[in-house]
Amino acid sequence: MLRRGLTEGWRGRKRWRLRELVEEVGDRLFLQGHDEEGAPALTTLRDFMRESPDRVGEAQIFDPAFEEDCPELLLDFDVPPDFAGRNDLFHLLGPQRPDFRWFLVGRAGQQTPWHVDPLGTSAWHALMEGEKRWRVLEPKDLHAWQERVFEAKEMSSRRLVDEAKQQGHGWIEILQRPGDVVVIPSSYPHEVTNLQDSVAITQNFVNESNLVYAYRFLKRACPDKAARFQELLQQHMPDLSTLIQERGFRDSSMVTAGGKRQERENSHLKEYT
Ligand SMILES: O=C(O)CCC(=O)C(=O)O
Ligand SMILES: [Fe+2]
Repeated sequence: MLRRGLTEGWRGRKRWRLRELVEEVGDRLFLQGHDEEGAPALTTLRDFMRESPDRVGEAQIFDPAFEEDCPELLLDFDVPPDFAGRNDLFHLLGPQRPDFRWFLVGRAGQQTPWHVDPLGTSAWHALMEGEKRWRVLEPKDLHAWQERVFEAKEMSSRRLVDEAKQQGHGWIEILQRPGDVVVIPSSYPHEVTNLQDSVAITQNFVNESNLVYAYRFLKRACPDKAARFQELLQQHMPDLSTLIQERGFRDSSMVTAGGKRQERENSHLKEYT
């Protein structure tokens, strides 16, 4: 789950030093969670970094649309080949693709609650500066656990961990340093602590191994997108489209609360719109 060497040569390895980023893009706006009414809360990077870490609140900068204000940041990283093309199937959706990449800045001590990433996606996460401690639960019976996550819809962090512990899942700890990429497989519960102020880029993906699972989530959360995705898969990768046709249609009656509501409890984490 920890990969080294994938970020060598990225421009961001040099440019994404917080001090320099504040000089360059400190006055641009970034998403920092939501306010009490659920509306997006925006901050400048300069303001976010100016507060002392213990006063900045719970929410990190966690921005799925950073390229609107900061298109130049897109030049600073490359999607590692292991997570591109056939290993990033939602790219077929083009502009209709649910949110999939986030620019993150966290202050020392900020922490995510335990959570599972949305829509059955997996994630890669590249740290550019700082240090993070990851805790990752390893489901004992992955299939049963995935069904549980799918059915739960609203699963509080506490329940998530309690349940997993009761089932005897173990967890591992990963210390992530600059340049390291952490990969979290679909449905694995995890929590992350910033041991230092840190800056990172993360992207969520669907490949052959979580295709059926993610498709079921997409079908429940955004049936139109799921139908379009299936069409596109049929056109471009018919072999994979067969997988969905054979196994992805169960639970079609469960088209209810969308991903957004499902994630509300952890509204400073990843959400799909
Ligand atoms: O690094 C973080 O604070 C959160 C990482 C994570 O779990 C996520 O992006 O979903
Ligand atoms: Fe996550």
